[in-house]
Amino acid sequence: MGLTSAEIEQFQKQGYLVKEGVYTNTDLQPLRQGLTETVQDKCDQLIAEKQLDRDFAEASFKTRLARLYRHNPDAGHQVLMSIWSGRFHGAGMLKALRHPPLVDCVADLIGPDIVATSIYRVRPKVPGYLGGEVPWHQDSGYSMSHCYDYVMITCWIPLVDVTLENGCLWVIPKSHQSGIIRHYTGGHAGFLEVAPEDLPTGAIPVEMSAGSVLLMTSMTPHASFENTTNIVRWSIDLRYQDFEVPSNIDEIPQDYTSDRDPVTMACHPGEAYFVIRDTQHPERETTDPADFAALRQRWDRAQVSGGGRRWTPLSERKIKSS
Ligand SMILES: O=C(O)CCC(=O)C(=O)O
Repeated sequence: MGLTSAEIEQFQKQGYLVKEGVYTNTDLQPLRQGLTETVQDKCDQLIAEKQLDRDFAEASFKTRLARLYRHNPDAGHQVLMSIWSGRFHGAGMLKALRHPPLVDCVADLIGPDIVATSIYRVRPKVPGYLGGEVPWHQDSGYSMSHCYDYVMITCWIPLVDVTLENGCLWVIPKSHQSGIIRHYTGGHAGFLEVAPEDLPTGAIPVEMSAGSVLLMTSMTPHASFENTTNIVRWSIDLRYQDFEVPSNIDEIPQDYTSDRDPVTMACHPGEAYFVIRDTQHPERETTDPADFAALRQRWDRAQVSGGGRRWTPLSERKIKSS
C-alpha cells in the first residue's frame, strides 16, 4: 500500500495523516475474535466467582461491553481491565501489528527496518466509563526524555466507525513542530495531562471509518472525550520506530539495574520491543504469536522501572494570574 508523496508531506507538516482502508473488515476479524474470547474468559471467571450473573454473549462486538458495564459496573470494570492497555497479547494482536499495508505506510515515514513497542493499547471506550476519556497529551510525554528527538509513529486504528458522538480522537495540527509540552501526572482518570494554558490552539476532531489509520508523530498533541452513544468505540493504537531509536531489543529485564544510566535505556524501559521488519536479518522478526506472548509476559512480569523524566502532579500546578 504505502503513502504518496503528498501524504508524506501532509504528515510532516501537519503532524498527522488519515489513511483510509488500511485494514478490511476481514483483516480486523481475528483481532475482534481474540478480544471476544478474552472478554468471554473474564466473564466466565466472574460468573464462577458470583461477581456477575450474565455475560451478554448474545450482544454484538459493538454493544456487548456497553450493556455489560451498564448492568454491572464493577464487573464491567474488571472485564475492561483484562484487555485495556497493553494487557492483550492474544490472537490477532501480532497479526494486526505486522499487517503489511500498515507496515508499508510506516516504512514510508521511517525507513524499511522497523521495531514495534509493547506500548500498544486496546481501548474499548465504553459509554459512561470515565477511564475511556484520555486527556490532552503527546505520546512523548510518556517516554524517557532522551528520546524526545527521535521519531516514533503512533498508528491509531478504530475497529468501529468513530464519530464526534462516540469519542473519536482529536489532534492539534502543526503543533508537533514545537517540541515537548509540559505534562502533569495525575490528570483525568490518572493519565498524564497537558493543562489548558499550555495547550496549542486549533484542535480538530478526526472522524474515521473502521480500518482506517490515523498516523501521528509522538509530539502530536491528541485527546479523546466522552462517548455519548450506546456503542463501544473500540480502537487500537500501535507504535513503531526505526532501529536507531533506543529499545530493549536483544536485552533482558535483568539488564535494567537501578544504577544503570537512564540515557542508555529504551524509551519505554519496562515493555518489550520486537522486530517487525529487518531487511538484512529477517530471522530476527517476531512472527510467532507464542513467542510474542512469551516476550510480552517476560517483560510484564519483570516490572522494570526506568529513570524517566518525572512530571509535576496536577495538584501542584501553578496558574499565573494575569
Ligand atoms: O483512544 C483514545 O481515546 C486515546 C488514544 C491515545 O491517547 C493514544 O493513542 O495515545
